[in-house]
Amino acid sequence: MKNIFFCIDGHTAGNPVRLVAGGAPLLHGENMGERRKDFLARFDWIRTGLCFEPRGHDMMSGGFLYPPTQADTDIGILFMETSGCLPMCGHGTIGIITFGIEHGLIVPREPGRLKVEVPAGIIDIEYGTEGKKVTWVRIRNVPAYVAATGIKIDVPDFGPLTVDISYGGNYYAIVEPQGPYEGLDALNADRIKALSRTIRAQLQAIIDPVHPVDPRIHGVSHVLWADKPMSADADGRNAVFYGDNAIDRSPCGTGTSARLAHLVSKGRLKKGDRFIHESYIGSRFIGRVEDVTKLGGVDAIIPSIEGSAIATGYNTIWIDQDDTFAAGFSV
Ligand code: PYC
Repeated sequence: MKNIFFCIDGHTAGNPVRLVAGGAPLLHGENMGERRKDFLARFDWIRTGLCFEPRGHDMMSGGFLYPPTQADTDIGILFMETSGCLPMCGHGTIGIITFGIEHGLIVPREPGRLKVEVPAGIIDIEYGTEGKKVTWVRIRNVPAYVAATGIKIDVPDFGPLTVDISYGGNYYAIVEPQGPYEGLDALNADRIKALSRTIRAQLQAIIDPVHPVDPRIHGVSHVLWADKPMSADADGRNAVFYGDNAIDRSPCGTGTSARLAHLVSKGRLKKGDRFIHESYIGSRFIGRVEDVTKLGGVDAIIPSIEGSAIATGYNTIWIDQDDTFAAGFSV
């Protein structure tokens, strides 16, 4: 038997986005968080089949559109990537909204604005168009906050590091230049991935940060290596590690949100400030500290992230259940 998925493929700031526009399964659940659980329990083979080799690769990510469950929202998004179904994904949202609007799959109630339900909560979107093309998307994200600071670890074959943990839709271990980490130019991609795997495992053995109002969201999943910018008109650069083998080609929307909360907590940014964030490959998002707030009694910020995406083609993919690699593989 073949399961057929019609996909719009593209990228946001270089990182892949695969919007599954046909073939998404019907899900149970009263909100996108519950539907995410249902998808993971019953349909995870679709994610692994579409994201891992031989139909995808280590960086593959994307998602599905669903009717929203909450009043006053336009659309629901379920994200998928090699590491699972993230509560929130910034580059994925920018791509999915862009391709969804351009293909008439999302029809906003108010042109240029959307309220979108994601597993992590409700996000506000503004976007601009030129003709039929969406030229930019700005996400007013879920609240971001710093969950822990000053965690000391000793990384074998590298050295001692002090890391902070910050939430921006997913939990990030933030590593700033210090001691053995002299900046991104001193590490190659394989080294960043190997060190990140070790750092994440060490942190997971020490701490399990839990979202202050949604305990379904917990655990450090990503490592953000912070650095100075490459260009004079940017404010910072990062390499974000996710899954088992991926460095985000975009500046990472939830990572940028987590970094903004981190910088605010350190007094290096304040409400209203803008932060141009470069990715590992030099692509950009514009981050902004939109507001300060509380999240379950904890100091938090409302970050926004702005970027753009471009579709690269249509991809009708089937998963043949007779295929040895129906559920995908990774090496
Ligand atoms: O943009 O939020 C993001 C993201 C998460 C993982 C990869 N990209």
